[in-house]
Amino acid sequence: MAQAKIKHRRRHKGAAFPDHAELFETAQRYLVGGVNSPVRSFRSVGGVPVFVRKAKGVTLYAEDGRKLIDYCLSWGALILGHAYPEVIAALSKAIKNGTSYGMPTRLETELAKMLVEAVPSMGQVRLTSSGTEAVMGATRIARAYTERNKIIKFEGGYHGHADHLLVKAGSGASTLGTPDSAGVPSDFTRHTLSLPYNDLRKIEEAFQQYPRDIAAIIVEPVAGNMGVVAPEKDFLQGLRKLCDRYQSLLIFDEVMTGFRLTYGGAQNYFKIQPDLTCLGKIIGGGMPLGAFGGRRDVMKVLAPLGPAYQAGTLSGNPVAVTAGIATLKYLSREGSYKLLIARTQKLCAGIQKAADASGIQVRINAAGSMFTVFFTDQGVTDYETAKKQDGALFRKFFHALLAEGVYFAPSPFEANFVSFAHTEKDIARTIAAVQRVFKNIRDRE
Ligand code: KE4
Repeated sequence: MAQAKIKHRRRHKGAAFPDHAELFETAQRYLVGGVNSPVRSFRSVGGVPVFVRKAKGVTLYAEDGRKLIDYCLSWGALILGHAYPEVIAALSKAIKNGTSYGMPTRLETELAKMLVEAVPSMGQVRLTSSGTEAVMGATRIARAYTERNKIIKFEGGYHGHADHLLVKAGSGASTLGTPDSAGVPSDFTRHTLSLPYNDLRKIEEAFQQYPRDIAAIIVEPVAGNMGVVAPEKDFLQGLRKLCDRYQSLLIFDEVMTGFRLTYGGAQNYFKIQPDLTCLGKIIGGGMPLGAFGGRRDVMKVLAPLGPAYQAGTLSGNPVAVTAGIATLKYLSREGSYKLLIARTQKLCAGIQKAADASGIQVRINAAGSMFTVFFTDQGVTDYETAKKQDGALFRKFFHALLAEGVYFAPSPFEANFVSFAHTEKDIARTIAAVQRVFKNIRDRE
C-alpha cells in the first residue's frame, strides 16, 4: 500500500490530490459506513469509493486527480449532465432571493403546472424533498381513498426506504411480506405483498385471495432497481385491468423513469394511465425534490383538504424547484429524446459487440437512456433471473472500467444512464474502454 501511495503521489507531484482510502477512513469516523446512502459505499463491488471533488457535463473530477466519464449521474438525476449552465444560472439567481420560506411561492405553482401538463394522469401534485417521501405520500393516500390496507409491490422493486415497502417476498407467492430491514416491525409489512415482476398470474391470484383488501399496486413501469428490466407485453395493461376490476389504485413509481424515457412519464411512452404517479431525481435537476400526484378525486383526501396527513419543512423548496423548472424547460424542448436514445442504443450495441468478440456472456437490458449490463447467458425478466448474473465478473468489469476512466453505477442491480451531455466521442471512448476491459478479462481467464 505504501508503495502505491508513493507512486500515486509521484504521479501527481505536488498536486493536492488526497488518497481516497484516507478520505474514506476519515469519513467512516464520522459518517456511518463513510456514506450518507449505503449504495455509495462500494459494498456491492468492493474497494474504496471514489470521492468526487466536482463535476461538469459528463466528467467527474475525483479528489485523487482522476477524471471519469459518469454513467451513474447521481443515480439518474442528472439527465442534462453535471452543472448544466442553464440550471446553474437559474440557481445562482434564485439563491440570492433566499433559500426557504415555508410559505407558498409562484415557483412551486409553475413546476406543478409543468408536471401536470407533462403527465396527463396527474390532475394535481404535491411536491416533496425526495422520492421516498413521494412514495410514502402516494401509498398513504391510496389507502385513505380506498379505505383498504394491502399494497402489492414487486420483488426487486425499490420504492425508497419507507418501512412498509422494505419487504421481501413471503415464503409463498401470496403470503404477506416480511421486513427486509432491521428496525421494521413485522406489523408494518404484514399488509404488503411482494410478487414477481412480469407475472400477471401471481397478481391475479393475490386479488382472488384478497378481493376487497388491496388498496394499490405500486410498480416501476420499467424496473431499474434489479438492474433494468422492462415490462413484458401487456404486463402494465394487465395491472391496469386488474386494478379496475377490483377497484384498487395503480401507482407508477416513476422516480427513476419520470422524464427519463421521454418528456413526462414512462406512462406516456407505454400509453397506460395510472391513478397515482411518484416522481423524483430528474424533476429536481440534481437538487432534493420529489413529487406525487394523480387523479383529482384521489388527491383530495390529502391534507389540508382531506384526512390523509403529509407534510415537509422543505417540501417544494424554491431553490430545488428552480433547478427542476430549468431542467424541465430544457427537456420540453427535446420532446421525444431521439438523439439521447440513439446514443444509448449505440453504446449498448458497442458493449454487446465487445463482449461477443471476447466470448464473454452479457445481456444488456435498456429502456430509453437507462441500461444495465448483466453478466449472464439468459434473458433477465425479473428479480430471480437478475440474481443469476455473475456478480464476481461484474465486480471485475466495474473496477477495470473504473481504471479506464469510466464510472458505472457501483452495483450489479442498478441502472446506468446516458445524459444529453454524453457526446459521440464519449460513447466511442467508452466502447473502446469496454473492448480493452473485456479483452483483458478474457486473456486473464
Ligand atoms: P429517494 O428517496 O432516494 O430520492 O428515492 C427513492 C426511490 C424511489 N423509487 C425508485 C424507483 C427509486 O429508484 C428510488 C431511489 N433509487 C436509488 C437507486 N436506484 C437511489 C440511490 C440511493 O439509494 O442512494
